Amino acid sequence: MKLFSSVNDVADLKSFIEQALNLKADPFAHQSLGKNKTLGLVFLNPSLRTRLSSQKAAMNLGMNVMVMNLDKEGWALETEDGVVMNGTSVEHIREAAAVMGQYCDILGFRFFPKLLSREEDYSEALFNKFVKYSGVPVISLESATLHPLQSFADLITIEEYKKVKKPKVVLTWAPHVKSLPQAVPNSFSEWMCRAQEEGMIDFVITHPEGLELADKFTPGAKIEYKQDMALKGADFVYVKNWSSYHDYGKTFQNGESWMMTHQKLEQSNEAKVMHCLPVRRDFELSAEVLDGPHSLVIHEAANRVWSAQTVLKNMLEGLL
Ligand code: SN0
Repeated sequence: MKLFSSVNDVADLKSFIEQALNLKADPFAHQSLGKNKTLGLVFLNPSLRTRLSSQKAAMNLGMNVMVMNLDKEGWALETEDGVVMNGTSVEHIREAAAVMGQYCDILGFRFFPKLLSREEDYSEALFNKFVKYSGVPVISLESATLHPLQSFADLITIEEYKKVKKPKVVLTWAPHVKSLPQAVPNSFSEWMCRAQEEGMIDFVITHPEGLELADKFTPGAKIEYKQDMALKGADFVYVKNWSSYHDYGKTFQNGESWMMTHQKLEQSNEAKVMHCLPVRRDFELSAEVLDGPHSLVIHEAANRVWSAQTVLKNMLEGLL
């Protein structure tokens, strides 16, 4: 494996989940695989889970890890091609990525979308430049449009906690105070659509009209605009805010009634509740649900280690 940026980089989904569960059962089984290999984690945005779980996954495999908060600690970065650099930017992504590729065997890169131009964000231009100029295998730590390490951890969590053979998984939009990327819901949908294709789950997305995600990430998903209808019989409810894809980057107004509560979940099949975190308590999800027995949010975060470790293991095997 040379690139992990989407579910499409995974050839065999079921084997990938099995590998993750094996690593969870025996975290240090491959400790010599990463000996004398270096992982570099490069962030242009904040992180808690991605940074620590990737670091821990690498350590479990015997790797060395370097972390760079490039936005705060690096030189002001130029990302556009063909500009005369006589202004405030100091170093071009071409050299920055190439140099980091000299120091690291595998790199991870996080860059959130600016939410100003849909064309620019959905081209994944910056992530693709980083992959091209670094010259080493690259893991997405959340790009402009996708967050595959999170979605893989979510799928592992669903596999672990399902009580029926083919659970009903519902992605529901939630209110928020600001415009958030579509990366987490795009990615969750992409992974769930693949799992649905492989007969593992049934997948429904519910959101206010106008908040449809890009078609390319929702093939086969059932869209239900009425949240209460969608929640009927749900086994897993995945709560997430996103800004508009169609009216690009705009926040949805007056969506407060979409907050997930204990009462709404009464229509479900005692659904387990998921969220990628960080979560705004009593705004996206009620504190009662978050602190209650149906919440899986901490289990999901814990599974980020096995998600990252599976990807790193496959990349390290490719370096042998
Ligand atoms: C990010 C997002 O893509 O939604 C990262 C999630 C893993 N979330 C935020 O930026 C939350 C910011 C906030 O103010 O709540």
